[in-house]
Amino acid sequence: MTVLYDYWRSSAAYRVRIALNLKGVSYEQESVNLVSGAQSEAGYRDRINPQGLVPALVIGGVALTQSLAIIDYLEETIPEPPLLPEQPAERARVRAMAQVIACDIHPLNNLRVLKYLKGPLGQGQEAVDAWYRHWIQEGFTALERQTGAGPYLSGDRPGLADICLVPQMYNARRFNVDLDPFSRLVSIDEACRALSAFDKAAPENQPDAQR
Ligand SMILES: N[C@@H](CCC(=O)N[C@@H](CS)C(=O)NCC(=O)O)C(=O)O
Repeated sequence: MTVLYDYWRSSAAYRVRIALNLKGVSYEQESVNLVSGAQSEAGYRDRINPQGLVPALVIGGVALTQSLAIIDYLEETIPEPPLLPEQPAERARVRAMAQVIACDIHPLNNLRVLKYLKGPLGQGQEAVDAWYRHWIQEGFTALERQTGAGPYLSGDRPGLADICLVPQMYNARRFNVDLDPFSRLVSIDEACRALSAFDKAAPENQPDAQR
């Protein structure tokens, strides 16, 4: 049995949901309520993810963590359809775009970072929202310039970079980031969300939505 430890609004979990759907893997979902702090409970940390974060994927009896590592595992064990292009330089380009999001935007805007800004560092909601928008705008400005001619960030078919883009666009909208300067990203996001693998993974379509 494959179980995804998930939360509807987690963008890292959203990436894994898309990848599982693209690869045609059926899975059960175990909701970890990030608002009530279930990710920090000892049972979850001991059994599933010592980092106290989602996602985690239990597959083949092993608990895997870190969304990009989980997606690499899926790519290695289920090669079709590929999430990376064939040519090494193209693969590096797609990985780089995915990492702009997963390594350089998302970690700065994670819940625990926002809580630290508000709590120990004493910042108000306005400052925290400005911080959140700033790092998206900075990353998206670079990413907009890195897009190629294809309908997807990853080229002719959706892949790793698109899997990272769509959840980050969801976050950007949620925090009212002005997307007008990012017209290529907007159209790529739209093309992806029209596909059922992406639609099924959307936060509003999850069983724990609104919790
Ligand atoms: N680099 C990790 C990031 C995981 C992560 O930050 N997950 C967030 C939700 S998107 C989380 O669980 N946050 C809980 C918290 O900050 O307490 C990955 O890609 O899996």
